[in-house]
Amino acid sequence: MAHIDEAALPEGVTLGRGHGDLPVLRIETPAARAEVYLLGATVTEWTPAGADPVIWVSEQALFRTGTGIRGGIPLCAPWFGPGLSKDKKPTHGWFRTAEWALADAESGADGVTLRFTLDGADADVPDGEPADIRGEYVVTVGTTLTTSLTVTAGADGLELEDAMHTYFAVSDVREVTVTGLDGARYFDKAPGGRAVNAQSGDVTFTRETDRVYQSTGPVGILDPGKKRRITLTKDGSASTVVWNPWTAKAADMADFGDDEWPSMLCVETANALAGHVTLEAGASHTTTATLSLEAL
Ligand code: TA6
Repeated sequence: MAHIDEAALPEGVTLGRGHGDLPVLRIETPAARAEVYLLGATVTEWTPAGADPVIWVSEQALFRTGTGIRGGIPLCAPWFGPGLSKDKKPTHGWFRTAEWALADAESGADGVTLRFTLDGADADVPDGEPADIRGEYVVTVGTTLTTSLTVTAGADGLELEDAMHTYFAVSDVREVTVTGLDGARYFDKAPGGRAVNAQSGDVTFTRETDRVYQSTGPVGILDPGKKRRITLTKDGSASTVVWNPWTAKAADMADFGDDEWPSMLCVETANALAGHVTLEAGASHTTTATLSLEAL
């Protein structure tokens, strides 16, 4: 683990050991509570003051070096899923399984801002993949949560796919509605799904749902059980991914409890499939998401 000068951390920020004895930054301020593991720079908690936790993590999540955390906000890059070539490993890229370094931390008007960096030269990059790709990830924790992922291509340029693969805590996904995607085209990845579809009205959930929407706009997650709307606004993101595994896929995942699927919903800020980004050598792309809450 890169050295972190704990004395330089702002008030309300501490470095400790979390699940699996992994290094974790804990933020506790009047505005909110949060946790970020250095493994994948994975935000595993964001709880605004007075609210229920917004981010979901499986009870079965593995907190193990080199393994993605089942929940939180995993960072998918330099590819999404199996990648555009459909044969990439690990699934969703090596950003989420790498240990990131905390570059700096500060307090400001919007809250506590943490900046993480990742250099491919220091990561376990699969053979044959360029190791000169770099990442920077800025997390601002306050009454809103802003996450901003910048990927910089190496000498060969990059066909970038990325995602902030956010797992939201919901009361019961069968009662949840996602607004803001009406009319958007989407690729349906669920079994039997078609490649080209258009969303009609709000998104509701009655079965396994795994869709990559071509959409740049904000979405709302309406949760009557928790009497709240989570609003996701984004920048630099051409794709919005919506995923709930439902019963069969939940049962197939060892790090996901069979009965956990009603309590979570992924709405991901991405650039995937047709929404991927072409970067020339040395060029960068930044994807930003901001989460806010309001009572229903
Ligand atoms: O974002 C949705 C998705 O691509 C689903 O297809 C499902 O595989 C999910 O990601 C989780 O992927 P993981 O590699 O974390 O098991």
